[in-house]
Amino acid sequence: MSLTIYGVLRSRASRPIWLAHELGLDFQHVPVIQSYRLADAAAPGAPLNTASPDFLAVNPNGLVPSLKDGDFVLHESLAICLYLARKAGGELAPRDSQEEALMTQWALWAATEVEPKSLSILRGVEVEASSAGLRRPFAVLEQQLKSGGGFVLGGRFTVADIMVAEIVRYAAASKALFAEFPAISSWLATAQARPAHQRMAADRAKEPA
Ligand SMILES: N[C@@H](CCC(=O)N[C@@H](CS)C(=O)NCC(=O)O)C(=O)O
Repeated sequence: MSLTIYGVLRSRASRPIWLAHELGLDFQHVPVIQSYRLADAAAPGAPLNTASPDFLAVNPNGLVPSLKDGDFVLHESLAICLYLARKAGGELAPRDSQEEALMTQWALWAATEVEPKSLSILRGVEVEASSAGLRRPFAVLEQQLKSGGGFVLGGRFTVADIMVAEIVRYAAASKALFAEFPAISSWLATAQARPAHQRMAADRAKEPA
């Protein structure tokens, strides 16, 4: 089956694309850009964007990333990551239904308990309050990493590390917050040093800011 991932790397498409590199998947990358980043997303000759009819036919939410696996279409970056990991199998995937449940738990935890505040920090909005609000969830992750051999679960690097790292990283500008959590800081640096992440990040750096 042919795999296609839609979304520029300067978007949450970085998550499934980092994972796809980890898994050695062959895929087509369609760099759909966010419409709000264009002066006129509807202008003739505008690049394929989240408001383009051709992309809305793939994802009527008008959001990236999306995945096509043959005729199967999937939205939501974390659902796509979980799907790709399960489909590929191996060390990054859940070994049993309990690991699968824990991966779902950590994905939902990151999206609901961390992402709204980490994104605020990334955007420079309410940085103090958002950093303060992240102390409790970060303390939970810190403890988990310390007791789990430096990984989110399973004593090994899995898709859960990618999903959580990609959401925690948005808060990186809050240096004082990270200074309080050395296990998170070193886990994030180690995850981002992996060749698959480096490859994604190098390609992302080539995209227009
Ligand atoms: N919960 C969604 C969020 C998707 C999302 O908000 N994507 C942004 C880019 S990171 C987007 O496509 N924005 C386009 C727009 O708002 O027009 C996911 O994780 O995939």
